[in-house]
Amino acid sequence: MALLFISENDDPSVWKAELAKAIPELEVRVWPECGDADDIEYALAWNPPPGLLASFPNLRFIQALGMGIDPFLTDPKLPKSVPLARLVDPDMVRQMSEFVVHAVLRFHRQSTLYADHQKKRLWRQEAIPDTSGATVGIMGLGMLGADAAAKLEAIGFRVRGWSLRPHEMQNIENFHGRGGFEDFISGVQFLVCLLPLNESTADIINKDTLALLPQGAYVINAARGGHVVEDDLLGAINSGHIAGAALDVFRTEPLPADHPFWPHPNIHVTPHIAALTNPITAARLVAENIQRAAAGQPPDNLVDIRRGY
Ligand code: OXD
Repeated sequence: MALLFISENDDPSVWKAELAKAIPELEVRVWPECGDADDIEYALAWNPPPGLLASFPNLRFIQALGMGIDPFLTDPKLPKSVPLARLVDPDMVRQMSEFVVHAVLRFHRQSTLYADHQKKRLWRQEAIPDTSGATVGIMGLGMLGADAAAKLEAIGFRVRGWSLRPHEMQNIENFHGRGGFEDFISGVQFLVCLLPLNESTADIINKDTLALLPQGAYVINAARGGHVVEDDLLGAINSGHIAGAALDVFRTEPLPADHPFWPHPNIHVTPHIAALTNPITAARLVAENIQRAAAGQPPDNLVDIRRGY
């Protein structure tokens, strides 16, 4: 059995070494050196070139190297009968919650203001913001959203969540569906996007939704650039309606050097690092899924291609 490793972002040598510990007999080939296409039974992939996966007639399982699977769904030739699994590594969930909690606290505790005061050598104590009166709204209550919600709630924020389907969580006010969106977003001071990107969530942060947020709200996007209409967000920040944004993902990545987000004083840009796949923790989960597929069992975190997550 051979596995094809397809990624321009991840280091194949670390993956090879980690997978060999778990399945020594697994032959790992690294795209574009595929060898005989008939040998490829498994693919471990991120952003595969469209059509590539369809060229392996004996492919029986595709394991994504990340949590989002939108790069697969945009491949018109994706072999839909081959099971596709997302990578859900608790270590990545932890990383994502750290990013979100840090972004919320950075705005909440006025870090930019104090950095500015420091530049001026100004010693001035501002009023401490009221945490229990501040509402964080999390869009997307899957593993990532649920973990971030619980951690923010533990710090003392009021937390509410919105998802396409109903989710029940203790101490988190839940909203769902298009019908629940307006009630969800009105009154949210920190809007966090952790949604999957698909037809129903693309461009969800746009001028109409931003207008529903109260004056002075913040936007945090660690999901996909395609969730945000960038000009609308920029306009809302420049008009002062939105106080700032922490953005880890963009419509074009890497973010072009002349993009207006780079120099903006109220926008924190990070280069898609909120949660990075760590082969040391993830290879064991990938190996388990390959063993499941080899035994004819469904993999963990199987994607419903029709629903898009
Ligand atoms: C992912 C990502 O989906 O890194 O895992 O964006």
